[in-house]
Amino acid sequence: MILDKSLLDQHNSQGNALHQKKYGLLASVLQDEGHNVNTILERLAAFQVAIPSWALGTGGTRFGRFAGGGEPRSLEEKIEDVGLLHALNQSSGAISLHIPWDIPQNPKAIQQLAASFELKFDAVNSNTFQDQENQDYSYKFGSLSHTDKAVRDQAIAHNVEVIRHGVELGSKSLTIWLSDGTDFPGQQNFRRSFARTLDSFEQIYAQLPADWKVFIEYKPYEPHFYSTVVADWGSSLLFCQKLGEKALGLVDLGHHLPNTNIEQIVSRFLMEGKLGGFHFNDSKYGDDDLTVGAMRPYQLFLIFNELVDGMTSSEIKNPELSWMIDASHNIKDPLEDLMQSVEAIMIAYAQALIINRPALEKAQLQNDATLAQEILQNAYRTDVRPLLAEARFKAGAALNPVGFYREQKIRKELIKQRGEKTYSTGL
Ligand code: AFD
Ligand code: MN
Ligand code: MN
Repeated sequence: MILDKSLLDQHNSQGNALHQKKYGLLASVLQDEGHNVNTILERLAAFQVAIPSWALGTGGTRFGRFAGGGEPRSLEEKIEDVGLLHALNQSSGAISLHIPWDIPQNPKAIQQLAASFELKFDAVNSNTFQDQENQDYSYKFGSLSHTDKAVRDQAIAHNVEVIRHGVELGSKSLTIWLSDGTDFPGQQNFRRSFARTLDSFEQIYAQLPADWKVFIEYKPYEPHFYSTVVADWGSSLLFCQKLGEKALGLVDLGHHLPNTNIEQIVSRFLMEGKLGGFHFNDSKYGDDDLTVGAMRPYQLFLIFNELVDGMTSSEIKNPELSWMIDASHNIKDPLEDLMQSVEAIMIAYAQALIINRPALEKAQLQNDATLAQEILQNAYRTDVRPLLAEARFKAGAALNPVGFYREQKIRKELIKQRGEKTYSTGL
Protein backbone atom coordinates (compact mmCIF):
# COMPACT_ATOMS: atom_id res chain seq x y z
CA MET A 1 0.00 0.00 0.00
CA ILE A 2 1.44 3.35 -1.04
CA LEU A 3 0.88 6.12 1.42
CA ASP A 4 -0.69 9.33 0.30
CA LYS A 5 1.73 11.96 1.64
CA SER A 6 -0.94 14.65 1.83
CA LEU A 7 -2.73 12.59 4.50
CA LEU A 8 0.46 12.64 6.56
CA ASP A 9 0.72 16.41 6.22
CA GLN A 10 -2.87 16.73 7.33
CA HIS A 11 -2.24 14.52 10.37
CA ASN A 12 0.85 16.52 11.26
CA SER A 13 -0.75 19.90 10.93
CA GLN A 14 -3.59 18.78 13.19
CA GLY A 15 -1.23 17.62 15.90
CA ASN A 16 1.38 20.29 15.49
CA ALA A 17 0.19 22.89 18.02
CA LEU A 18 0.21 20.46 20.93
CA HIS A 19 3.47 18.93 19.75
CA GLN A 20 5.21 22.30 19.58
CA LYS A 21 4.13 23.08 23.13
CA LYS A 22 5.62 19.85 24.47
CA TYR A 23 8.71 19.94 22.30
CA GLY A 24 9.47 23.59 23.00
CA LEU A 25 9.48 23.02 26.74
CA LEU A 26 11.63 19.89 26.57
CA ALA A 27 14.09 21.42 24.11
CA SER A 28 14.62 24.50 26.27
CA VAL A 29 15.15 22.41 29.43
CA LEU A 30 17.65 20.17 27.64
CA GLN A 31 19.41 23.19 26.21
CA ASP A 32 19.69 24.67 29.72
CA GLU A 33 21.16 21.40 30.91
CA GLY A 34 23.91 21.75 28.33
CA HIS A 35 22.65 19.39 25.63
CA ASN A 36 22.78 20.20 21.98
CA VAL A 37 19.24 19.36 20.93
CA ASN A 38 20.02 19.50 17.21
CA THR A 39 22.75 16.91 17.60
CA ILE A 40 20.35 14.66 19.47
CA LEU A 41 17.76 15.08 16.72
CA GLU A 42 20.34 14.25 14.09
CA ARG A 43 21.39 11.11 15.91
CA LEU A 44 17.80 10.02 16.29
CA ALA A 45 17.12 10.63 12.62
CA ALA A 46 20.16 8.57 11.64
CA PHE A 47 19.15 5.61 13.78
CA GLN A 48 17.52 2.88 11.69
CA VAL A 49 16.13 -0.38 12.99
CA ALA A 50 15.72 -3.31 10.62
CA ILE A 51 12.37 -5.05 10.51
CA PRO A 52 12.46 -8.85 10.27
CA SER A 53 10.54 -10.31 7.38
CA TRP A 54 9.01 -12.86 9.77
CA ALA A 55 7.39 -10.29 12.04
CA LEU A 56 4.86 -8.92 9.57
CA GLY A 57 2.34 -11.64 10.23
CA THR A 58 0.89 -12.66 13.56
CA GLY A 59 3.36 -15.20 14.85
CA GLY A 60 1.87 -17.83 16.99
CA THR A 61 2.87 -20.30 19.60
CA ARG A 62 3.51 -23.96 19.24
CA PHE A 63 -0.14 -24.42 20.17
CA GLY A 64 -1.61 -22.48 17.33
CA ARG A 65 -1.77 -19.44 15.21
CA PHE A 66 -4.56 -16.97 14.65
CA ALA A 67 -4.58 -15.11 11.36
CA GLY A 68 -4.73 -11.37 11.84
CA GLY A 69 -6.13 -10.47 8.44
CA GLY A 70 -4.42 -8.60 5.63
CA GLU A 71 -1.08 -10.27 6.32
CA PRO A 72 1.47 -10.03 3.52
CA ARG A 73 1.21 -13.03 1.20
CA SER A 74 4.55 -12.62 -0.49
CA LEU A 75 7.97 -11.10 -0.03
CA GLU A 76 6.83 -8.17 -2.16
CA GLU A 77 3.96 -7.47 0.22
CA LYS A 78 6.26 -7.78 3.21
CA ILE A 79 8.51 -5.15 1.69
CA GLU A 80 5.48 -2.94 1.10
CA ASP A 81 4.58 -3.28 4.78
CA VAL A 82 8.07 -2.32 5.90
CA GLY A 83 7.92 0.56 3.41
CA LEU A 84 4.72 1.71 5.06
CA LEU A 85 6.31 1.54 8.51
CA HIS A 86 9.28 3.49 7.28
CA ALA A 87 7.05 6.16 5.77
CA LEU A 88 5.29 6.49 9.10
CA ASN A 89 8.36 6.69 11.33
CA GLN A 90 11.43 7.16 9.05
CA SER A 91 13.28 4.86 11.46
CA SER A 92 12.62 1.45 9.86
CA GLY A 93 14.77 1.79 6.78
CA ALA A 94 15.89 -1.82 6.51
CA ILE A 95 14.57 -5.35 6.32
CA SER A 96 16.15 -8.56 7.56
CA LEU A 97 15.26 -11.68 5.56
CA HIS A 98 14.92 -15.23 6.79
CA ILE A 99 15.81 -17.91 4.25
CA PRO A 100 14.06 -20.08 3.08
CA TRP A 101 10.93 -18.37 4.36
CA ASP A 102 11.62 -15.44 2.08
CA ILE A 103 13.68 -16.43 -0.93
CA PRO A 104 13.83 -13.59 -3.44
CA GLN A 105 12.82 -15.15 -6.77
CA ASN A 106 13.82 -12.11 -8.74
CA PRO A 107 16.48 -10.32 -6.69
CA LYS A 108 16.81 -7.35 -9.04
CA ALA A 109 13.10 -6.61 -8.87
CA ILE A 110 13.05 -7.13 -5.10
CA GLN A 111 15.96 -4.77 -4.66
CA GLN A 112 14.26 -2.17 -6.83
CA LEU A 113 11.02 -2.51 -4.92
CA ALA A 114 12.86 -2.09 -1.61
CA ALA A 115 14.77 0.92 -2.96
CA SER A 116 11.49 2.53 -4.02
CA PHE A 117 10.59 2.59 -0.32
CA GLU A 118 14.14 3.66 0.64
CA LEU A 119 14.79 0.31 2.29
CA LYS A 120 18.09 -1.52 2.57
CA PHE A 121 18.71 -5.18 3.35
CA ASP A 122 20.23 -5.85 6.73
CA ALA A 123 21.51 -9.25 7.88
CA VAL A 124 20.17 -12.36 6.16
CA ASN A 125 19.23 -15.22 8.47
CA SER A 126 19.77 -18.91 7.81
CA ASN A 127 17.45 -21.62 9.03
CA THR A 128 18.68 -25.05 10.00
CA PHE A 129 16.18 -25.40 12.81
CA GLN A 130 13.45 -26.72 10.53
CA ASP A 131 13.54 -29.45 7.92
CA GLN A 132 12.55 -28.29 4.46
CA GLU A 133 10.72 -30.42 1.93
CA ASN A 134 13.06 -32.33 -0.38
CA GLN A 135 16.10 -31.92 1.82
CA ASP A 136 18.32 -34.99 1.98
CA TYR A 137 19.05 -35.13 5.70
CA SER A 138 17.05 -34.23 8.78
CA TYR A 139 18.11 -31.70 11.41
CA LYS A 140 16.33 -33.60 14.13
CA PHE A 141 19.64 -34.22 15.91
CA GLY A 142 21.34 -31.03 14.89
CA SER A 143 22.75 -29.29 11.85
CA LEU A 144 26.13 -27.55 11.99
CA SER A 145 27.04 -29.61 15.07
CA HIS A 146 25.65 -32.92 13.81
CA THR A 147 27.66 -36.11 14.35
CA ASP A 148 27.22 -36.98 10.67
CA LYS A 149 29.39 -35.00 8.28
CA ALA A 150 26.81 -35.28 5.50
CA VAL A 151 24.25 -33.40 7.63
CA ARG A 152 26.82 -30.78 8.57
CA ASP A 153 27.75 -30.30 4.93
CA GLN A 154 24.11 -29.81 4.01
CA ALA A 155 23.74 -27.15 6.73
CA ILE A 156 26.96 -25.43 5.65
CA ALA A 157 25.77 -25.40 2.03
CA HIS A 158 22.50 -23.81 3.16
CA ASN A 159 24.35 -21.01 4.93
CA VAL A 160 26.50 -20.42 1.86
CA GLU A 161 23.32 -20.27 -0.20
CA VAL A 162 21.90 -17.67 2.20
CA ILE A 163 25.04 -15.56 1.75
CA ARG A 164 24.52 -15.79 -2.00
CA HIS A 165 20.95 -14.50 -1.69
CA GLY A 166 22.19 -11.73 0.58
CA VAL A 167 24.88 -10.68 -1.88
CA GLU A 168 22.27 -10.36 -4.63
CA LEU A 169 20.28 -7.96 -2.45
CA GLY A 170 23.14 -5.88 -1.10
CA SER A 171 23.10 -7.37 2.37
CA LYS A 172 26.37 -7.28 4.28
CA SER A 173 25.94 -9.84 7.02
CA LEU A 174 24.71 -13.29 7.88
CA THR A 175 23.06 -14.08 11.20
CA ILE A 176 23.33 -17.64 12.39
CA TRP A 177 21.04 -18.71 15.14
CA LEU A 178 21.99 -22.31 15.69
CA SER A 179 19.27 -24.21 17.48
CA ASP A 180 21.47 -27.30 17.89
CA GLY A 181 21.61 -28.75 21.37
CA THR A 182 20.57 -31.71 23.45
CA ASP A 183 17.57 -32.65 25.55
CA PHE A 184 19.17 -35.14 27.90
CA PRO A 185 22.36 -35.34 29.92
CA GLY A 186 24.88 -37.56 28.24
CA GLN A 187 23.26 -37.23 24.84
CA GLN A 188 26.33 -35.55 23.35
CA ASN A 189 29.89 -34.76 24.26
CA PHE A 190 30.00 -30.96 24.81
CA ARG A 191 33.59 -30.61 23.66
CA ARG A 192 33.10 -32.58 20.46
CA SER A 193 29.87 -30.76 19.51
CA PHE A 194 31.72 -27.49 19.97
CA ALA A 195 34.59 -28.70 17.78
CA ARG A 196 32.27 -29.90 15.01
CA THR A 197 30.36 -26.60 15.11
CA LEU A 198 33.56 -24.59 14.99
CA ASP A 199 34.65 -26.57 11.94
CA SER A 200 31.28 -25.85 10.25
CA PHE A 201 31.43 -22.16 11.16
CA GLU A 202 34.95 -21.98 9.74
CA GLN A 203 33.75 -23.31 6.42
CA ILE A 204 30.93 -20.76 6.29
CA TYR A 205 33.30 -18.01 7.41
CA ALA A 206 35.63 -18.90 4.53
CA GLN A 207 32.80 -18.16 2.10
CA LEU A 208 32.01 -14.70 3.46
CA PRO A 209 32.68 -11.87 0.99
CA ALA A 210 35.44 -9.52 2.10
CA ASP A 211 33.07 -6.80 3.31
CA TRP A 212 30.70 -9.18 5.11
CA LYS A 213 30.26 -10.09 8.75
CA VAL A 214 28.76 -13.11 10.41
CA PHE A 215 26.75 -12.72 13.62
CA ILE A 216 26.67 -15.62 16.04
CA GLU A 217 23.48 -15.51 18.08
CA TYR A 218 23.29 -17.38 21.39
CA LYS A 219 20.36 -18.85 23.26
CA PRO A 220 20.38 -20.97 26.42
CA TYR A 221 17.45 -23.27 25.75
CA GLU A 222 14.60 -24.00 23.34
CA PRO A 223 14.00 -25.91 21.18
CA HIS A 224 16.38 -28.08 23.23
CA PHE A 225 16.09 -28.22 26.96
CA TYR A 226 19.28 -29.62 28.39
CA SER A 227 22.06 -27.88 26.48
CA THR A 228 22.58 -25.64 23.49
CA VAL A 229 25.82 -25.49 21.51
CA VAL A 230 25.88 -21.67 21.47
CA ALA A 231 24.23 -21.27 24.84
CA ASP A 232 25.49 -17.94 26.08
CA TRP A 233 27.56 -14.86 25.33
CA GLY A 234 30.70 -16.66 26.47
CA SER A 235 30.22 -19.41 23.89
CA SER A 236 29.36 -16.87 21.21
CA LEU A 237 32.45 -14.82 22.03
CA LEU A 238 34.64 -17.94 22.01
CA PHE A 239 33.45 -18.93 18.55
CA CYS A 240 33.87 -15.37 17.29
CA GLN A 241 37.38 -15.06 18.68
CA LYS A 242 38.41 -18.32 17.08
CA LEU A 243 36.81 -17.45 13.75
CA GLY A 244 38.30 -14.01 13.26
CA GLU A 245 37.57 -10.38 12.72
CA LYS A 246 34.42 -10.79 10.67
CA ALA A 247 32.67 -12.85 13.34
CA LEU A 248 30.72 -10.92 15.96
CA GLY A 249 28.25 -11.72 18.71
CA LEU A 250 24.55 -11.03 18.43
CA VAL A 251 22.48 -10.24 21.51
CA ASP A 252 18.83 -11.21 21.36
CA LEU A 253 17.22 -9.71 24.45
CA GLY A 254 15.02 -12.77 24.98
CA HIS A 255 17.93 -15.20 24.99
CA HIS A 256 19.03 -14.98 28.60
CA LEU A 257 18.16 -16.84 31.74
CA PRO A 258 16.00 -14.88 34.23
CA ASN A 259 17.62 -11.84 35.83
CA THR A 260 20.74 -11.93 33.68
CA ASN A 261 22.55 -8.60 33.62
CA ILE A 262 22.32 -8.04 29.87
CA GLU A 263 23.78 -4.54 29.99
CA GLN A 264 26.98 -5.94 31.44
CA ILE A 265 27.16 -8.51 28.64
CA VAL A 266 26.77 -5.66 26.15
CA SER A 267 29.59 -3.79 27.83
CA ARG A 268 31.89 -6.83 27.71
CA PHE A 269 31.21 -7.48 24.02
CA LEU A 270 31.87 -3.83 23.21
CA MET A 271 35.04 -3.82 25.26
CA GLU A 272 36.37 -6.60 23.04
CA GLY A 273 35.09 -4.97 19.84
CA LYS A 274 32.96 -8.06 19.28
CA LEU A 275 29.39 -6.82 19.30
CA GLY A 276 27.73 -7.29 15.93
CA GLY A 277 24.13 -6.52 16.48
CA PHE A 278 20.92 -6.74 18.37
CA HIS A 279 17.66 -8.57 18.20
CA PHE A 280 15.28 -6.37 20.14
CA ASN A 281 12.20 -7.74 21.81
CA ASP A 282 10.93 -7.95 25.36
CA SER A 283 10.03 -10.79 27.64
CA LYS A 284 8.72 -11.75 31.00
CA TYR A 285 10.03 -15.30 31.04
CA GLY A 286 12.21 -16.35 28.12
CA ASP A 287 12.18 -15.98 24.36
CA ASP A 288 8.72 -14.42 24.57
CA ASP A 289 9.27 -12.10 21.61
CA LEU A 290 6.96 -9.44 23.03
CA THR A 291 6.86 -5.81 21.95
CA VAL A 292 10.07 -4.00 22.84
CA GLY A 293 9.65 -1.96 26.01
CA ALA A 294 6.43 -3.71 27.01
CA MET A 295 7.91 -5.32 30.10
CA ARG A 296 11.28 -3.92 31.05
CA PRO A 297 11.84 -0.46 29.65
CA TYR A 298 14.37 0.37 32.38
CA GLN A 299 16.54 -2.57 31.40
CA LEU A 300 16.38 -1.42 27.80
CA PHE A 301 17.50 2.04 28.89
CA LEU A 302 20.42 0.57 30.86
CA ILE A 303 21.43 -1.40 27.77
CA PHE A 304 21.36 1.77 25.71
CA ASN A 305 23.40 3.49 28.35
CA GLU A 306 26.15 0.93 27.61
CA LEU A 307 25.62 1.19 23.87
CA VAL A 308 25.88 4.97 23.82
CA ASP A 309 28.91 4.78 26.09
CA GLY A 310 30.44 2.26 23.68
CA MET A 311 29.54 4.24 20.59
CA THR A 312 30.96 7.50 21.95
CA SER A 313 34.00 6.36 23.89
CA SER A 314 37.33 6.59 22.10
CA GLU A 315 38.53 3.50 24.00
CA ILE A 316 36.01 1.30 22.21
CA LYS A 317 36.81 -0.04 18.77
CA ASN A 318 33.67 -1.86 17.80
CA PRO A 319 32.38 -2.08 14.23
CA GLU A 320 29.11 -0.37 13.45
CA LEU A 321 26.16 -2.26 14.89
CA SER A 322 23.17 -3.85 13.17
CA TRP A 323 19.93 -3.00 14.92
CA MET A 324 17.16 -5.46 14.31
CA ILE A 325 13.85 -6.35 15.84
CA ASP A 326 13.14 -10.02 16.43
CA ALA A 327 9.62 -10.35 17.68
CA SER A 328 6.55 -12.19 16.63
CA HIS A 329 3.45 -12.34 18.62
CA ASN A 330 0.00 -13.70 18.57
CA ILE A 331 -2.55 -11.03 19.28
CA LYS A 332 -1.46 -7.56 18.20
CA ASP A 333 -1.64 -6.09 14.74
CA PRO A 334 1.96 -6.76 13.59
CA LEU A 335 2.40 -3.29 12.13
CA GLU A 336 1.19 -1.57 15.27
CA ASP A 337 3.41 -3.83 17.33
CA LEU A 338 6.43 -2.96 15.21
CA MET A 339 5.71 0.76 15.46
CA GLN A 340 5.58 0.43 19.23
CA SER A 341 8.82 -1.56 19.24
CA VAL A 342 10.68 0.98 17.14
CA GLU A 343 9.36 3.79 19.33
CA ALA A 344 10.49 2.00 22.51
CA ILE A 345 13.98 1.51 21.07
CA MET A 346 14.21 5.17 20.08
CA ILE A 347 12.97 6.30 23.50
CA ALA A 348 15.67 4.26 25.25
CA TYR A 349 18.28 5.60 22.84
CA ALA A 350 17.18 9.22 23.34
CA GLN A 351 17.18 8.80 27.12
CA ALA A 352 20.67 7.35 26.99
CA LEU A 353 21.78 10.32 24.89
CA ILE A 354 20.73 12.78 27.61
CA ILE A 355 22.57 11.09 30.48
CA ASN A 356 24.96 13.54 32.06
CA ARG A 357 28.04 11.40 31.40
CA PRO A 358 30.75 13.60 32.93
CA ALA A 359 28.68 13.85 36.13
CA LEU A 360 28.10 10.10 36.12
CA GLU A 361 31.80 9.40 35.74
CA LYS A 362 32.57 11.73 38.62
CA ALA A 363 29.97 10.03 40.84
CA GLN A 364 31.47 6.66 39.95
CA LEU A 365 34.98 7.79 40.85
CA GLN A 366 33.68 9.07 44.17
CA ASN A 367 31.74 5.86 44.81
CA ASP A 368 28.60 7.94 45.12
CA ALA A 369 25.98 5.31 44.30
CA THR A 370 23.12 7.61 45.27
CA LEU A 371 24.18 10.33 42.88
CA ALA A 372 24.87 7.80 40.10
CA GLN A 373 21.31 6.56 40.42
CA GLU A 374 19.96 10.12 40.44
CA ILE A 375 21.83 10.87 37.24
CA LEU A 376 20.68 7.75 35.44
CA GLN A 377 17.09 8.07 36.55
CA ASN A 378 16.94 11.75 35.79
CA ALA A 379 17.49 10.79 32.16
CA TYR A 380 15.24 7.75 32.34
CA ARG A 381 12.34 9.66 33.83
CA THR A 382 12.49 12.39 31.22
CA ASP A 383 9.67 12.10 28.74
CA VAL A 384 11.70 12.24 25.54
CA ARG A 385 8.82 11.43 23.22
CA PRO A 386 8.57 15.02 21.92
CA LEU A 387 12.18 14.66 20.69
CA LEU A 388 11.23 11.56 18.72
CA ALA A 389 8.14 13.25 17.35
CA GLU A 390 10.21 16.26 16.30
CA ALA A 391 12.76 14.01 14.56
CA ARG A 392 9.91 12.31 12.71
CA PHE A 393 8.25 15.59 11.86
CA LYS A 394 11.47 16.95 10.38
CA ALA A 395 11.93 13.77 8.34
CA GLY A 396 8.42 13.99 6.93
CA ALA A 397 7.07 11.06 8.95
CA ALA A 398 4.02 11.01 11.20
CA LEU A 399 3.94 12.88 14.51
CA ASN A 400 2.03 9.92 15.90
CA PRO A 401 2.53 6.81 13.73
CA VAL A 402 0.10 4.50 15.56
CA GLY A 403 -2.48 7.30 15.74
CA PHE A 404 -2.19 7.93 12.02
CA TYR A 405 -2.38 4.21 11.22
CA ARG A 406 -5.61 3.95 13.17
CA GLU A 407 -7.13 7.19 11.86
CA GLN A 408 -6.57 5.99 8.32
CA LYS A 409 -7.85 2.46 9.09
CA ILE A 410 -4.85 1.03 7.31
CA ARG A 411 -5.37 -2.55 8.48
CA LYS A 412 -8.89 -2.47 7.12
CA GLU A 413 -7.50 -1.34 3.79
CA LEU A 414 -4.90 -4.13 3.82
CA ILE A 415 -7.61 -6.69 4.55
CA LYS A 416 -9.60 -5.35 1.64
CA GLN A 417 -6.59 -5.78 -0.64
CA ARG A 418 -5.27 -9.07 0.65
CA GLY A 419 -8.12 -10.85 2.32
CA GLU A 420 -9.25 -11.73 5.81
CA LYS A 421 -7.47 -15.05 6.16
CA THR A 422 -3.93 -14.64 4.93
CA TYR A 423 -0.84 -16.24 6.41
CA SER A 424 2.61 -14.88 5.90
CA THR A 425 5.65 -17.13 6.07
CA GLY A 426 7.53 -17.34 9.32
CA LEU A 427 7.10 -19.20 12.53
C1 AFD B 1 14.88 -17.60 17.38
C2 AFD B 1 16.00 -16.63 17.27
C3 AFD B 1 16.39 -16.27 15.92
C4 AFD B 1 15.54 -16.83 14.85
C5 AFD B 1 14.11 -16.72 15.23
C6 AFD B 1 13.17 -17.31 14.25
O1 AFD B 1 15.80 -15.54 18.06
O2 AFD B 1 16.91 -15.04 15.70
O3 AFD B 1 15.84 -16.32 13.62
O4 AFD B 1 13.84 -17.30 16.50
O5 AFD B 1 11.93 -16.74 14.44
O6 AFD B 1 14.44 -17.67 18.70
MN1 MN C 1 16.80 -13.64 17.53
MN1 MN D 1 14.58 -15.44 19.83
